[in-house]
Amino acid sequence: MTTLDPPKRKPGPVDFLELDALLSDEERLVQQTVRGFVQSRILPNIASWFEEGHVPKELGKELGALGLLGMHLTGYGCAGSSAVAYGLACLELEAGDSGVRSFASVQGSLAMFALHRWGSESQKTQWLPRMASGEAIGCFGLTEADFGSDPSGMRTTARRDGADWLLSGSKMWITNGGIADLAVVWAQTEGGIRGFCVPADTRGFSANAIHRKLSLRASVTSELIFDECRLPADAIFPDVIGLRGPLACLNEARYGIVWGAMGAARSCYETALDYAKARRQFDKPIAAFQLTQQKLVDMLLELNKGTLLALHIGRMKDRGRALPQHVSFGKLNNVREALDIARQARSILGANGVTLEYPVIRHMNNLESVLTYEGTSEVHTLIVGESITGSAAFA
Ligand code: TGC
Ligand code: FAD
Repeated sequence: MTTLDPPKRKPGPVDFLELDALLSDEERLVQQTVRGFVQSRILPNIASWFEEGHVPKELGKELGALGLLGMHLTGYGCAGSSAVAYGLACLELEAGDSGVRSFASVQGSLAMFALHRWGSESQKTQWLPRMASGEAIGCFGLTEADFGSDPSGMRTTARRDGADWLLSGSKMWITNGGIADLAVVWAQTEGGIRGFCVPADTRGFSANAIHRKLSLRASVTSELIFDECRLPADAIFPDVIGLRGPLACLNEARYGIVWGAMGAARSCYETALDYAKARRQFDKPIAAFQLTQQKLVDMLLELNKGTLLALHIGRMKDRGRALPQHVSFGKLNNVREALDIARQARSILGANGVTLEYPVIRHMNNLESVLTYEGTSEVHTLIVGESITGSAAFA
């Protein structure tokens, strides 16, 4: 049976493999809704937000009104979407800006997921509905200045004082830290690493903005300080001890990045393709030069392969089959390829590629953070390496 009718049908220049046809109507609706929001609310403002190093806090309520905060969680005001629908939302948000996707990831996949997975019933009812609506903002404190890839050595401690806990130490590089109403904080206790709910109005808690970032500028990044913060006995997550507590949350956020990176990549590719067709040198559109076509085709290949990979891992996740190692495979591949696409796009734009008039250098700089956070490329390489060889090479 023949499957092709070349004269009548041509592949689309972006969704070349017709991956859209693999989505359900509901998934497509989520994608279109988020894309519309990004076009009307994010794209007209993002270059200025990036330049000013600012993101409006009200964005939380707007994302909440769309049901995008904790959208893959069930109950407590959360939308209960599929993993694929959640992934598509991440892709569209990151096509706007990685900082906007990060806002939703940290809120939904780190802070809310931690409460949903590990919190007590009263912690969930107190926080999750307000976080789903964006009325309350959460952050997730795992990394410390001296413990990034290896959080097991963290120095923040929580010790008993009567029935209470006293939390001391600091966390570094914490997204949304300075605008958070609640910090989910991981700390050493006598019994191992435990998670705590720390309301931002707790005495002794403070957040300092990290300035002079040249990446993820439309995202708040903070240092958190805990100066003998007194927390009630029920501030602790009751049942989880050890690093598996925070690492289980990272799986969720890393999964969102598998998709999100392809959103940033798509934006760069589309920009480069349009530019190459319009820009003329040597009396021709630069898209007509073989070397430009090679760049565009390489970008297209990785964009379509990466999106297909995200969809495959998403379908596995919806069937309960996605393992952390699959998510590492996706994060490693898709962020690396997205960064390469961004760099190729930047070169196609020539001098225009270095300004905020086009989204490309903003995505490129953002992706440098995405490559590092949620586990660096090296960490994900070693996770996959351990999986295939049976030998852990972290230390
Ligand atoms: P290891 O001995 O392998 O494991 C300790 C315990 O954790 C369990 N575990 C996991 N559980 C769930 N999901 C996973 N992915 C897990 N990986 C390991 C493991 O079974 C064990 O459990 P148990 O019950 O036996 O104790 O741990 P290790 O110390 O050797 O570390 C392994 C390593 C290096 C992979 C891990 O430390 C790691 O992933 N490091 C990277 C740190 C990282 O990704 N930090 C991200 C911070 S949050 C952030 O960046 C937010 S950015 C903003 C945004 O998302 O937009
Ligand atoms: P290091 O761990 O010091 O690594 C430096 C280099 O050494 C990397 O290339 C790394 O891959 C390599 N390396 C380390 N160990 C090994 C090894 N065993 N083998 C080979 N190479 C190795 N953290 C949070 O907890 N919450 C947040 O909300 C959050 N938001 C962030 C937002 C931004 C913008 C950024 C940039 C970071 C954020 N982080 C957050 C922190 C992030 O997770 C860490 O930066 C990341 O885990 C890496 O840690 P590090 O920066 O200390 O690098």
